Amino acid sequence: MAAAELTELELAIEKLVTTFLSHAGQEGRKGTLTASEFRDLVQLQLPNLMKDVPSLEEKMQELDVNKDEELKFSEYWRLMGELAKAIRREKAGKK
Ligand SMILES: [Ca+2]
Repeated sequence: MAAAELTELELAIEKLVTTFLSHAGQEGRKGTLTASEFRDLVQLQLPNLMKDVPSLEEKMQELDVNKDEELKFSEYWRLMGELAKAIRREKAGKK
């Protein structure tokens, strides 16, 4: 990107993207997360926010709207949206 220093928000958005890409590139297709890539991503990057998820298999099935057993970026993005909403609810003190 440009030489200008990115803001914290810009860096956070970039991090959302680069985290997806680095995990998606581990095996199989470069642009999607397989079940094991998804598991690694959750265990390494989301251990706190996802600790109450009872089954990663079920979570993945729920996110995998096109049912190809991989998560593409838009499906990963849904998860980011869910987690962001959970944080917002917590910070707003329920509701
Ligand atoms: Ca992949």
